[in-house]
Amino acid sequence: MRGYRRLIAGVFAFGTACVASSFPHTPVALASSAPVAIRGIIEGFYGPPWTNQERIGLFQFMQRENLNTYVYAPKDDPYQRVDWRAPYPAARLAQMKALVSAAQRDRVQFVYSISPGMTGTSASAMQESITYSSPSDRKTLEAKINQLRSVGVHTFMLSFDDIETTLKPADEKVYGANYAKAQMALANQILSDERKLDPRFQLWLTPTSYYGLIDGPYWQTLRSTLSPTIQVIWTGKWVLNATITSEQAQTITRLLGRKPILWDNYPVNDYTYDPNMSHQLMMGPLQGRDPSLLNHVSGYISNPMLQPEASKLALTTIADYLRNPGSYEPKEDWLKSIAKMPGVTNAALFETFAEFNTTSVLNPTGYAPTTAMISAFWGAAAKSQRASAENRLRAEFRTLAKLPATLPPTISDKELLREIQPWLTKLGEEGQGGLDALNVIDQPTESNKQVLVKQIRLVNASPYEIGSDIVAFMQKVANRS
Ligand code: 14T
Repeated sequence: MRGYRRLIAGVFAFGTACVASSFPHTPVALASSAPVAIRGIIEGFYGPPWTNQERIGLFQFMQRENLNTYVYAPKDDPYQRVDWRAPYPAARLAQMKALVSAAQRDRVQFVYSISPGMTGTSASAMQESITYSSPSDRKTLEAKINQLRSVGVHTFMLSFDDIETTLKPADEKVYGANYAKAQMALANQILSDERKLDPRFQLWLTPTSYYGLIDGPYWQTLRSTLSPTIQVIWTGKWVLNATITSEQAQTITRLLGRKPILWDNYPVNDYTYDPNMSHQLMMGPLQGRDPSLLNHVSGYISNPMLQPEASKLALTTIADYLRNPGSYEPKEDWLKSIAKMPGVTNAALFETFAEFNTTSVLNPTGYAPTTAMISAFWGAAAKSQRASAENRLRAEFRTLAKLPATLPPTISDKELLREIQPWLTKLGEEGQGGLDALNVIDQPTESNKQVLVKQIRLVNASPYEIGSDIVAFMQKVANRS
């Protein structure tokens, strides 16, 4: 787990309540009538942070979708993690102010996350990392908080996820090996200091143990010492979850001594940028979350993809689930969400692309239609059956081969187009490769085989994950002939 996390960090560093409305699809006007008070997005992934322009676009989308909370927690913004001690220089502070104001304009609560604990035991990581018991480090942290308050932030999140758990000698003297105690004492002190300066001050905490359901010393310390007014994050039984149940939420409520804010790691795709994986878009609907789950959490925040515009499809389904979990149907909602997708003018064509990007922990098989078509083709016994299965497959491959030309003119959001381009290009190449494979089946000439082998090499050179069943089909045909 730890090694994997470092890999991700390394790659990026290198490269760069309950009242269900009876009209399910009418936006709920009053926040108080939504099933859960805190609903939103956490920019909490590893990798290139979004730009302010992208964030501001998201705020407008959020207002339309009745999402009311944005958490600023990009792992690779130095000011919120590695250089947490450094105050924002004037120009950057002005940018933060513009961002916070934009959120306020769209009625989105802006939460600022700060991560004063460091990963790694190198001398520099140790240096950067907070000494929990040091009053001067605490004051440095409070100075940063105060600076952000000066631009309008009142809710802060102390993030202790993915950090080193060995304490520095100075902390060991005070807390022994109990890093939970060190973190909770710091959080409580900050709460009481900041409340004196700002009666609106709110504190959230991402614990080092942020997933799971089995009690341990960390959560024992948390629930017995952390002020009950501090909200605590939990991601589910695991970091990524196919399902999250009400029962699990009730269990964690006991262990944390309060209802958690659920940080749902969907549609986040940062881990697919691990060097051992191919990059993936997560465009399927939210699924596998109990209809009554929201009764047992104090908030729901989604961690999105590195691609903000492409994230809007899954986020729309999430917003619909948050409006009305009882009547939420993933597939049906997904189709409606495509029709609403900002910047998409041809829903059917966009669906053709999006269905190839629906495989995830939530839905391991995805919606791609070629899987069934390919098995129908191989399974066809009679000649006539085989011919019609082949025709269907050929028609589908043709559509895909042309998609890189037909889809772009129907997308008015050019940022969205830029984000999806590598996957669109690869899908087009696969469509062509599928046609090449059918040609080999019909006419197994040397030159047809060479064309297919060349196309297989082309698609395999791409680090993007899409249409792997088509690639498998191409390979199978090449191996047989
Ligand atoms: F704090 C959390 F709630 C959390 O989920 N932290 C990170 C998050 O920033 C990241 O975007 C997410 C998805 O990759 O998972 C957490 O980071 C991990 C966790 C792992 F177990 C990264 C790699 C892991 F192996």
